[in-house]
Amino acid sequence: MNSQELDLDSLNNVEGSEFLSTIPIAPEGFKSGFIAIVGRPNVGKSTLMNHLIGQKIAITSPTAQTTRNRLRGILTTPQAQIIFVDTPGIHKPHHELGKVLVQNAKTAIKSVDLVLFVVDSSVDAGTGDRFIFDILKRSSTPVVLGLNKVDLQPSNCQFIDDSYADLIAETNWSTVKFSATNGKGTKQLQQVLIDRLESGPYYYPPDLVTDQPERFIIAELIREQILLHTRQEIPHSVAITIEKIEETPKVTKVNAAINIERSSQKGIIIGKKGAMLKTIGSAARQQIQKLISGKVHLELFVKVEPKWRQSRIRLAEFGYQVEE
Ligand SMILES: Nc1nc2c(ncn2[C@@H]2O[C@H](COP(=O)(O)OP(=O)(O)OP(=O)(O)O)[C@@H](O)[C@H]2O)c(=O)[nH]1
Ligand SMILES: [Mg+2]
Repeated sequence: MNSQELDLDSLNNVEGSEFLSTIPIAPEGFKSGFIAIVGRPNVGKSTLMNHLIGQKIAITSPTAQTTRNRLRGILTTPQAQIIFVDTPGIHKPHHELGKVLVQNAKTAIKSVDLVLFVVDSSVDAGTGDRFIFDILKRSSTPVVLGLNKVDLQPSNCQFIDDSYADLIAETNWSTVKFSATNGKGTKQLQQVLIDRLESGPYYYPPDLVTDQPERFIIAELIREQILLHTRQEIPHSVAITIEKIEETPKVTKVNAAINIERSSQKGIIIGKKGAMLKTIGSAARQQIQKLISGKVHLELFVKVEPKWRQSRIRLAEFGYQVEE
């Protein structure tokens, strides 16, 4: 849609469109579009999105399958506005939550203007990358291949680059190498992505970095600390629900439940004399304070929700986008 055609008055009546009046008219030649970031778990998709938009909105961790929901991160430059869609790592699903995650990634691929296929260039292309390549090849959405983690490439890495070149040999996809952690090559990546977009309007106000409510990011920041502190012990059986947020002039009070599947996991989360819960709470509080730029009082409690990952109803209640 051309930005000149936007009827702001009528759109302002639409529920949830309170931002529209602050959306500027795009100048001639301005580019915009939606780019899905897809790839195997743990290749650095969320780290890359945070780096490109310049703010931490997506949680990251060394544990695979950190991201659960599609999450939009918005990058606005004088030339363009890119809406990145960070997706859960694509892998062979083992339970209902896994299936929902893979289905959501496929939906994201179909509904964007461009796909950034991120791989880990410290290792050569494997079956997991091939699985995703096959999905992407079958879709009509254009693709850019991103070789991330170049800082971890061994000195003799030609065979790695060749394995990815072989993988996409029959396509016309371009390839960009970069590191999402030290930023090397990410400016070039940004330019390649902008070059691939078509002219378009601002979809969001230039200063907005995500369309997700603060409540969602707060829950994610708590989940991130659980992943970072408990690692393999509490694999992925945790979901956070924000029970209450109360803002007072001096402090924001957050009350959140940590939902786990088995009562045996309760002890791990709580720890000896509550030490683990305290560590998680204090680290999460610091992250939330950064997000909202203010003092936070965080209260956490643990709830047992048997088999929540197997239940589509519970998944929806916990805020997952459940798509058929
Ligand atoms: N050395 C190095 N580490 C990186 C780079 N990019 C990401 N990482 C690390 O790789 C791990 C996984 O990063 P994430 O951003 O959570 O990966 P992801 O692809 O979003 O993972 P899922 O959400 O599980 O699919 C984290 O420990 C990151 O710090 C990079 O360029 N170099
Ligand atoms: Mg992620």
